[in-house]
Amino acid sequence: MTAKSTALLLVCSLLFAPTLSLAAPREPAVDRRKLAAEVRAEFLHAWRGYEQYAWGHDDLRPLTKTYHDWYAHTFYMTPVDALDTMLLMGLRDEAEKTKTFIINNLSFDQDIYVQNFEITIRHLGGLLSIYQLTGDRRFLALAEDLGTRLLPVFDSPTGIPYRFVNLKTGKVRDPETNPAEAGTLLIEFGTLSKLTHKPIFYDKAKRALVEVYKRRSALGLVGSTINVETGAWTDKDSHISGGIDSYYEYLLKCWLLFDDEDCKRMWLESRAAVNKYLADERGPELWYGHADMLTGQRTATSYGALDAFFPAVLALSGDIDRAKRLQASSFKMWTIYGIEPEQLNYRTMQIEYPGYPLRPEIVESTYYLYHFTGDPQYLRMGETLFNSFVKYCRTDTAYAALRNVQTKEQADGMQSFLFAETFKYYYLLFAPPKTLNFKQVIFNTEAHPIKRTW
Ligand code: DMJ
Repeated sequence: MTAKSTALLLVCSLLFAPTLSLAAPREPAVDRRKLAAEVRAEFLHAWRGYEQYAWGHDDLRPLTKTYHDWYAHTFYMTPVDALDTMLLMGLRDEAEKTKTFIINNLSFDQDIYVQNFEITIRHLGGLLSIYQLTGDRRFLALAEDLGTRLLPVFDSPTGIPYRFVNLKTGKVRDPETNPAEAGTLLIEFGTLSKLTHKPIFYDKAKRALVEVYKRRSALGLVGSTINVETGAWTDKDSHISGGIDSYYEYLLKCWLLFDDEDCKRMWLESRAAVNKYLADERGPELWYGHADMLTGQRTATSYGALDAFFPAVLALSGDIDRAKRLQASSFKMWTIYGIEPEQLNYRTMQIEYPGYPLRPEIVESTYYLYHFTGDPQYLRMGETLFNSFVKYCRTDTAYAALRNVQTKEQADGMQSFLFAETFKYYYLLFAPPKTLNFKQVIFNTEAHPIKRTW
C-alpha cells in the first residue's frame, strides 16, 4: 500500500466510521394515513354518543348519558362547533344533517343573558367558518343576527365589553372582565364586518382590544382582571394562561388576517414584554410563569394545559426556536402522568390542578410546529398524545374529561371544543396537507378556520 492510499484510507475511516457508529437508531415512521382514519373514527364515536343522548342540546354528559345546556334555552353549541370539522373530515351525511338542523332550529331571539366571549368564539366563529366552507348565505345571516345582538356589550364607558348581554333586550351585566374575554373578538367581529360590509363590527371589537392594550403597565404587561366601567385593573397578576391567553393570540392573528398595522405594533411590543418578564429559563428548559404586571416580579411558577397554546403563536410569529423549546416543556408536562394536568408547578413539578377537560392546545401547537418545521418528531409527539387521549378519555359511548390525571378518574363532561378543536387539530396533523391550506386561513381561538376573502 502506498503512502497516498494509506492516507486516503485513514481519511475515509475518519469520515465514515464515526457517522456509522454514532448514527441515531431510526425512529419508526408514523403511519399518517392510519392515524388520520383513527382520528376520524374516534370523532364519529364521540359524535354518535352526542347524537344518541344529547341531540338538540349544548353538550353531552358522557358518564350519566344525559345532556347539559349552558342557559335556559339551548344554542346547539356542539353541532355549531362540530360542523366545520365534519366538513374537513369529509363526513358528508353527518354534515348535511347537522347543517339542516342548525338552519331549521337555531334562533338567537331569546330573552337570555349569554357570555359574549364564549358565544363569539364558538357560535360567531363557527357560523362564519361554515359559511365560508359551504357558501350557504343562511349561515352568514345567522352570524349577522348574532353579531348585531351582541353589539350592546361594547357600550361601556371605556369601550371594553361587559361579559354578559341579553340577546333580546340588549341589557348588559358583569363589568369585571379579563383581557381574553375583552380581546378575543376581533377575528370574528372583523370577519363579519368584511363579509357584510358593515364597519361597526370591526370598529367596536378593535377598540376593545386597543383599550385593554392602552392600559398595559410601564413594563408592557396586562393584568388578570379589569373593570370595564372604570378601566382599573382589579387583579395585577400577569401570565399567558386562561383569562389572558387569546388576547395575545388575537393581536398577532388580527395583524395577519386584516393586515392591521396597529395590531402588528401591539403584538410586537407585547411579545417583547412577555418574553422579558414571563419567560422563565430553567436550565435548558423554557417555561412561561406569572409576574406582577407593575414590578415584573415572579408571582408563580405555574404553567398548564391552556398555556400550551403559546408555542403555536410563537411559531406563527416566526420564533421557531422558542416555540420548539416551549413545546418540549408542554410535552414533558403531558408525559409525567401520561396526560397533562390543568396546571403544573414547573419548579416543583407538582400538580396544582389535576383535571383534564379534553383540551386541544398542546395538539394545536404540535400541528403548527409540524407545519413550520416538517420535523417528524412532531408527528410522533402527536401519535403519543392521541394514544393516551384515547386510552384514558374514551368511554363506551363517547369521550369524557378527566377529574384527575393521576388516578385517571373520568368526569361527566364533554365540552364542544372537543369537536371544534381537539379532534380537528389531531386530524389536520395527520391528514394530507391539501385537507386545508394552512397558508390561506387564520384559525380563531376555537379552531374555526377563517379565510381572507377581502
Ligand atoms: C376553547 O374554548 C378556546 O380555545 C379558548 O381560547 C380556551 N379554552 C378552550 C379550549 O381549551
